[in-house]
Amino acid sequence: MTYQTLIVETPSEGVTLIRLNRPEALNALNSQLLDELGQALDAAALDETVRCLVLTGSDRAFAAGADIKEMSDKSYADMMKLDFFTGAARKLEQFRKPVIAAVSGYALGGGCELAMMCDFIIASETAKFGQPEINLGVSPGIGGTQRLTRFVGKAKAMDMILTARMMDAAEAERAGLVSRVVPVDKLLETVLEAAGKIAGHSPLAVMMNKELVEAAYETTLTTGVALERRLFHSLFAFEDQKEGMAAFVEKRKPDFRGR
Ligand code: DAK
Repeated sequence: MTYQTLIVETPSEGVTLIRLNRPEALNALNSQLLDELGQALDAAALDETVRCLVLTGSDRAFAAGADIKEMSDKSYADMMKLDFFTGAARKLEQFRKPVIAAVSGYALGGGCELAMMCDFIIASETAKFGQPEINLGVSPGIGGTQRLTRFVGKAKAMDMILTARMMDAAEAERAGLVSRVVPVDKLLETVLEAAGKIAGHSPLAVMMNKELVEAAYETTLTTGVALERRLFHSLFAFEDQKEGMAAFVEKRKPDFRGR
């Protein structure tokens, strides 16, 4: 499949790299890009050989938000009918395989929200995160007020959303928004190495681990721990558990088949 606003590659076995590619607009998310992103996510979901996704932009911008030029003249009714962000966002939120965001440069507005919908963010030293929608007379619209607050806490979320200030990579790491910060020329290498490790694990165990960490945001501690115990037990139904443990005992590399 070829896309106009994305570059989709397979840099290594099991890893799909989706690069947002509207450099002239700092990867602003317009309806075409979001439509194509939805199609790329559908294709990756159906393809059993894909075990981990990486979502990235350019060195200058992961994405500078939704396309303001496309949105500016829309009415309430237009926005309701078009609802142009929701389809791709739902697909990303419900994507069952792991997705890593590799963020360099600007991740603003919908760009920051898109990065936060991924399972974790690895950032370059030049990354800048922000929810500057207040400057445009609007609010974040695709989870920014909710996810940013859960990830960095109320004080920083209020500060960023109400003043529109950006958070640099070092602050984002201190605040827990990103898992690691690396030099810009090492970003892709680092992220692809992490994605390669994930792709080498049992895809069933990966899916369950992802589901369990996500549950921590949706349930009480008691319910989450009970769910973890039940899913842990259920992993013993898979061949991959036998293979993983046998490989450890036999001092060899496991060969996970996803069964
Ligand atoms: N939209 C459209 N074009 C953009 C853009 C954007 N968000 N951001 C940058 N560009 C374009 C610029 O207009 C410029 O184009 P030309 O003028 O060359 O044609 C080009 O990219 C380069 O940008 P600059 O010349 O401004 O570059 P600078 O280095 O000077 O500044 C900047 C970089 C990132 C600080 C600046 O471009 C900037 O402030 N950009 C806007 C950031 C922003 O406000 N982002 C939030 C957008 S609102 C929805 C849910 C959610 C949303 C929408 C709908 N629904 C549920 C339906 C989300 C809304 C948002 O994200």
